[in-house]
Amino acid sequence: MTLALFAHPFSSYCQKVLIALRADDTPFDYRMLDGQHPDNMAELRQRWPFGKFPLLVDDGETVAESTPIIEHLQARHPGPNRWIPDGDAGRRTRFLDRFFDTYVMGNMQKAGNDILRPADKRDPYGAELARVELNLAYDWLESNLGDGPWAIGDAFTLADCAAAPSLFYADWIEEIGPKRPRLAAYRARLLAHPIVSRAVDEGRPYRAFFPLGAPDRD
Ligand SMILES: N[C@@H](CCC(=O)N[C@@H](CS)C(=O)NCC(=O)O)C(=O)O
Repeated sequence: MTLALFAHPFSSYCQKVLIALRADDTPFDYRMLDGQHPDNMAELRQRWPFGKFPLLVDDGETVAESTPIIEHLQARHPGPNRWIPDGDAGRRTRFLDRFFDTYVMGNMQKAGNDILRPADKRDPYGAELARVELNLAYDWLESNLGDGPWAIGDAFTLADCAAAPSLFYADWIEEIGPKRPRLAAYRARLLAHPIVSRAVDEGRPYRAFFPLGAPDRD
């Protein structure tokens, strides 16, 4: 086995990479990051001092950050999916990947994780701004997403890998709601995708850890 992924099933960025690995049927060794596998956490920190996951190790080479991990998979272990197409479609894919990571996932984490800080280190103003920006992101997507089925059209790409977990969890923080039918339908299509649904199911036992409580909206 040359590929190992250090990951936890409830982590949104890990789900993003797991979706790509499994959609391509790429074999890998799942290095679970939990209390029962302290050696995995120790190796993660030794390879990547930030301790952030997912982390891919390919034949000894460490690859950090979900987007470069998927780019690495496409370059070194290509499967049936082309995660970043050529030309304009590829530029749109990269842009939407950034959009979902920054404006959806980033604001979802900012708004949700504030509660995990010690009481005297919280930033309610920052958390509120994150909620405002999350709603702006929803509105932008509602106006700018195409008719699908996927983010850039018919092909399932890197942008959808980023969109699936970010929209799944963000809706728990700020509901997308009936005012955004196009975005809500896209989230529902993503969640109905068997590979996405597997990732969501694997995270299900950990829902109690969701900082503001998990409303079970899937
Ligand atoms: N920008 C990174 C973010 C990775 C990230 O923030 N992962 C979270 C889990 S979803 C994490 O490592 N949290 C633990 C920590 O920050 O210590 C990526 O795209 O992979």
